Amino acid sequence: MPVIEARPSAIEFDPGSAALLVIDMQRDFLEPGGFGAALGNDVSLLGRVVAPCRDALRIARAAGIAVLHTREGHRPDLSDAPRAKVHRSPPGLRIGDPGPMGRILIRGEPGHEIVPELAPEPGEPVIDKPGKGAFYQTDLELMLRNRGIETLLVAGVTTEVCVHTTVREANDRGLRCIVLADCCGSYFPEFHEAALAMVAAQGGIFGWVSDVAALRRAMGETGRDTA
Ligand code: C5J
Repeated sequence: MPVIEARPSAIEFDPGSAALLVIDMQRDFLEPGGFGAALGNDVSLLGRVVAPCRDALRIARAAGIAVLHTREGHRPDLSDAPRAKVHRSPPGLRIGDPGPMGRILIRGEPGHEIVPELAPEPGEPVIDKPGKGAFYQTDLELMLRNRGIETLLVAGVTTEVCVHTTVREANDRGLRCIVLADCCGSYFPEFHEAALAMVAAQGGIFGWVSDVAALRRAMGETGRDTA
């Protein structure tokens, strides 16, 4: 079985019961004019995550590791959007308001789409979630149980919000989470580092922290990625 180098310790995992979960790599978070920008963030900070994520996707697909994607967003009528969440941004920049990529954080709009470089392949489930955690009000847990998934390789944005919430939820459901550090990003680099440190602290209280190069080595690949 492959062993991946990680913090706080290397970990063995079975690719047949592992899944790569790519969280919220949407235009709304990565491009100007979307939800991330509406909250006052510098979205250019997330762009560096795309290439490592593409590499992780390529490795997982080649190794037969299941791949799942999530998207954060809401129904066009906002019936699943808590008022407290909608009202957190100023009028004109709220969830549902029109923007350069369509209505902000609304399913079906261009901004809600996953960035083209990381587009899901046919057969890869895309889980639409109304909250930060990927297990909240979704059928993700059922899908993972039905596929016999025990280990999650976790990538996406943002590290301390949707990635962290999801890792905490997964940990409580008995899943082993290996967070791929360079495949995760934040508008706040110091939060990214702190969030990863929290995962691996106390002997790995929520999981393990690794990176895409270690995944590549674990799967027996040598040399640099060409993606
Ligand atoms: C945020 C996310 N940061 N996907 N969402 O609002 O992390």
